[in-house]
Amino acid sequence: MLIKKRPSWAMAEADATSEHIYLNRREWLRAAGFAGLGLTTALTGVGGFAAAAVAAIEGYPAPRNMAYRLDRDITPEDDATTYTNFYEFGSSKNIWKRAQKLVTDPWMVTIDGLVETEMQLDAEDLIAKAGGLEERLYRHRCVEAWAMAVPWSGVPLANLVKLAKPKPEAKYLQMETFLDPSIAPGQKQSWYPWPYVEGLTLAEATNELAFLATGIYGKPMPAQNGAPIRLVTPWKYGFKSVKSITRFTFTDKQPVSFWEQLNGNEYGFWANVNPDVPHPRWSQKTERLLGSNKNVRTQIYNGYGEQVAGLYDGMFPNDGRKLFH
Ligand SMILES: Nc1nc2c(c(=O)[nH]1)N[C@H]1C(S)=C(S)[C@@H](COP(=O)(O)O)O[C@H]1N2
Ligand SMILES: [Mo]
Repeated sequence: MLIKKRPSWAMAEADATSEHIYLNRREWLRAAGFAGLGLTTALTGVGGFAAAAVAAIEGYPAPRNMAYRLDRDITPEDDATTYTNFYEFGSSKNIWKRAQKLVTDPWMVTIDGLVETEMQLDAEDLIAKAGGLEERLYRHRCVEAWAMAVPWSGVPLANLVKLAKPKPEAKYLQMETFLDPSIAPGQKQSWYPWPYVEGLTLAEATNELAFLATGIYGKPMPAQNGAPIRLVTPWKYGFKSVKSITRFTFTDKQPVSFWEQLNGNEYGFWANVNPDVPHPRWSQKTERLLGSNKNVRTQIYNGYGEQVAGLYDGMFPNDGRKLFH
């Protein structure tokens, strides 16, 4: 299901009324090829496999930072780790097995552009230099109107920015995913502008919420969730949270992100969550929670206005909607 060729600009399940909305989680898994008892066995395999692949980053389980609380239940782990968006491995949500081809240790990361000294280092060293791991509970809101709430382990992105020592001219941080069509079949689809790229202003990147995650549910990150390091920006639509990062580039030019290149009218640079600004093809008023399939109201900045609204004061006084596409 859902694995078919798409027009270049479409997210596979961008139509919020599409099939999976109407299937509950178990039904969806069954339709996707899991069945009954087999499910449990298959899912147990996920954590084990991924743990072996990224064992090099230490510190699990990380102590929870109690400053970040949830207003809803944590999403069951098997939902968050088997229903994933990772277009490098295909445009369906059911790519978690395929993603196990990703070798995440060793994992070289480049920090370059407008910095005092460019660096190349292994993800393990980067995380060690960026401070110890902590755990945070964050909500996550996909632009396609599904949502989850999960415990991430990682370090504040601000720590990486400090480590990188950006020059005064640097205004943005661009982040790039690996490029290897030999393991990621989605990258053979030439109508996509690989590699996946995302970007933040430096003010956003150093906001306390911006997080570089290396794990989930108290364990190293499974490949399908973006091992060994991925961004998490919980006040923005999920596509900002770029997975499996290999390059951090400091620049004075606003990055053009992957989805923006494909269709800038639907997926802009800012991508802040706002229930009152509909996507051109569907409403953003509510979101479907993975696991329970309950629909709940979406909140401005995904409920994180207190921490981030000030970042955008006075921007686009004549067209505030620009901040929310
Ligand atoms: N490299 C890369 N990063 C990505 C994506 C992707 O396809 N490739 N999908 C994005 C989207 S649309 C979402 S909603 C989140 C999903 O994260 P999860 O699968 O861990 O829930 O990852 C984001 N990061
Ligand atoms: Mo998404």
